[in-house]
Amino acid sequence: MAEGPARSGKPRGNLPPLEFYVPEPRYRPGDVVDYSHLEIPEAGAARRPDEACDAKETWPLTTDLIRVLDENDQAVGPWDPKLDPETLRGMLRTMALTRAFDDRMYRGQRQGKTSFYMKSTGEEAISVACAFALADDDMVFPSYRQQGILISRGYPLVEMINQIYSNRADRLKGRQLPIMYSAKDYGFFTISGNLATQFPQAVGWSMASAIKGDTRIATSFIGEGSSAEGDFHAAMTFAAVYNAPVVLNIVNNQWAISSFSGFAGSERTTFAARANGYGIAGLRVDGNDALAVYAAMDWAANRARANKGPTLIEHFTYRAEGHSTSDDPSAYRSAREAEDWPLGDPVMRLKNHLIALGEWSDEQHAEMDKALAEEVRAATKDAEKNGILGHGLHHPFHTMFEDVFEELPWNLREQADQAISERRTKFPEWKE
Ligand SMILES: Cc1ncc(C[n+]2csc(CCOP(=O)(O)OP(=O)(O)O)c2C)c(N)n1
Ligand SMILES: [Mg+2]
Repeated sequence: MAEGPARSGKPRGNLPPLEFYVPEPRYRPGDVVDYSHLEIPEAGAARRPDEACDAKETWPLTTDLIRVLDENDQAVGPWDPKLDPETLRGMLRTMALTRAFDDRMYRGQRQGKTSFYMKSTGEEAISVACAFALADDDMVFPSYRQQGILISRGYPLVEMINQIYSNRADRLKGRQLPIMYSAKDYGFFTISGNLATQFPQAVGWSMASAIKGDTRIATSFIGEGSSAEGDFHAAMTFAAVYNAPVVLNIVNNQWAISSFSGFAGSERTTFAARANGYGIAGLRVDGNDALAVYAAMDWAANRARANKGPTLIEHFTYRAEGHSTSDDPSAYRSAREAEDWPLGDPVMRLKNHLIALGEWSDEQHAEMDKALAEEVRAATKDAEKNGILGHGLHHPFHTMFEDVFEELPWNLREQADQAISERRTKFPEWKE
């Protein structure tokens, strides 16, 4: 007998069959929702370690939940960023503008003005409060649900709409999916449909910033579903190894299209707890509490600026509406989930806080909402002058072949000629 590998000789015995486990969400359409399993600590209860602390001092916070706004709409505890009323009103206004913009663009898609849109309803505190906590020239590597950052930085709404309509004024010449903005002059990196790619890019950018001795830091946002991608872990390794000046955010809105967070590992531990395994700082925050989000980003940004290293922040929130205009969440989740979400609505919570401070009123809020709707309407009308989907007012067809090579190679020139002539035959009424 030929000599084989050593055999353990361990008896197989009378073992039970192995069972394959597949996570299942708690509620399906029509189910009554019970959130009593969620641990929601009191506002103000979480400790706030020094920004320069050893990473492990933050680890208890990765399974906790930093909350500032309490049930009486007061800001409490060591994480209260103590913002002045003017700044609070600015944040409220920007969050409400983001919501008004989303609502109008959603309707625009239903009216056929664009092929696609994605709202960030219920998640406005995360993008807006983070933008307020950062410097305007810190570099953001967003996912597709941080339009609130562009809006916070004053990017013109009309430019956003031109891109959404893929019209002739679209700065991206119709080459990106609607909502996948790119705004270098606003420190807003090109949004990619290839999930999670922005995470290693942000870490790399921040490493370069450190190599150059610059003072700007980078931040990136990823959905909890996307955090299951390998890119997430590559980014975490590089960030830890090179002590990169970066703030890495996981927006845990419970859903990745129709897959619940369990498929990205939420049944085992929190997303913030991934920081522990890499030895970096981690925070877990009530993502519907604008003050808590601000405080966490401020803490992590200061830490990165002081060369104390990267931070992973989990923003615990809920995707209140569909994934995109192509989605119908009533097919896979209970409608009660959004209604009963125990952390409330971020816009309402900040509004109620300002009212409790005596710095705002229901009347002022209603007036502001009216003005914001009008601002969005006016921007929409302006953008429509440059064209909407399917009305021919897009970039000239041949531009599709440009901007890759300095000089168009012969094979692409041939393809362009063929495409354009076929198009003329098919659509003789179209000029270009
Ligand atoms: C690499 C890759 N895989 C899959 C998809 C398809 N896809 C687009 S969005 C999405 C869900 C992402 O969910 P999550 O990361 O939780 O972000 P959210 O939409 O909740 O903000 C999926 C699977 C993709 N665009 N890229
Ligand atoms: Mg998600």
